[in-house]
Amino acid sequence: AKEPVRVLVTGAAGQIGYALVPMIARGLMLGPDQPVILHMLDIPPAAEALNGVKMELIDAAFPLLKGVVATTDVVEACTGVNIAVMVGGFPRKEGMERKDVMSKNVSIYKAQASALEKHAAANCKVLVVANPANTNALILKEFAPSIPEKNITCLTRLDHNRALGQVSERLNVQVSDVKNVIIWGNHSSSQYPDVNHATVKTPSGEKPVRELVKDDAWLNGEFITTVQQRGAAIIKARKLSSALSAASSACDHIRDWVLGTPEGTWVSMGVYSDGSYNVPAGLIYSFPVTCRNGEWTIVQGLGIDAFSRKKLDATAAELSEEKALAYSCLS
Ligand code: NAX
Repeated sequence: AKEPVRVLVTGAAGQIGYALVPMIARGLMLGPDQPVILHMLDIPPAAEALNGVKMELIDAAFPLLKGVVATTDVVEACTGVNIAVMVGGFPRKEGMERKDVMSKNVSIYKAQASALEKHAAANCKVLVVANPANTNALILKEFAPSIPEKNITCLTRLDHNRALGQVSERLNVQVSDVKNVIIWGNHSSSQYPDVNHATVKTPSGEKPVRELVKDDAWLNGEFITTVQQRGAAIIKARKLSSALSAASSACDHIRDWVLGTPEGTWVSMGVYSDGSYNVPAGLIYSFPVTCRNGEWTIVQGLGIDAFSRKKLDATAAELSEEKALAYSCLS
């Protein structure tokens, strides 16, 4: 039998946490033969609710779940973890300045970076979900210098999956037959959902999405804004932000990272830029990646047309500005 893997979920008493922990305990993140021990962190005002989640995890009698740590102590939460999914953060409240929200999250991610660096297992893989996700991940990377930068990522898989979903709805094809969309840049409304290299599996082979949709105006317009604004549309409909889709996408992100992407398929991940596609190095930016042996690699050599170039640059500019704002909160 495999040794259990320890998975940290911060903000575990929140809405995404509530959807995510049962998925992990059912093997949707690490596979149906991989036992897990869940570490759940939240803050003292949520301690009682967190304990309620622990009670439900026990009550669900998940065969793969070998233990549950529910705590408000960041050191206890981080100790020995192999995977860290950072969902906890400070949300923007009505009337708050951007800088004030950034400042709260910078201090949270700075502190949690140090705890992970000191107490997590060697080679711990980190996924930041909490917004501003890319910049929180960057702060975490800066303050956990002994964790390899390749191990620190942020979630744009939800945006990627939303793009797959929109193409599948439009063409009335199975979502599992659509692949290789790309989310470039920030997990914000400046992100660029790109279908220029995406394909659909058809009875007569793989066909480019553009060729099948036959409507460039839609692909360059409404498709992009629908994906960019999908989070807001969910809030409007549900009066709550996306949770089940965010949790499911977080499982997809880690599963593909650890177990690998299928041959010929790439996914989108927010990773530390090495300057690929002339994106400034030193940002956490969403790229197309393939994964093998527990490591991601940015897909190289994809053509970028003038329309795409502008969009890649605009979302990079927003991330550079966020980075500057985050750094101004440190001093
Ligand atoms: P909730 O407010 O329901 O839950 C957040 C939880 O984090 C709360 O239980 C809170 O007590 C806890 N928390 C706050 N500070 C903490 C700290 N310092 N340490 C540990 N826990 C802490 O929000 P939820 O809807 O679950 O969303 C969580 C985060 O995900 C938000 O930042 C949200 O903006 C972000 N999202 C990111 C997405 C992505 O694709 N990257 C999509 C979904 C989501 O909007």
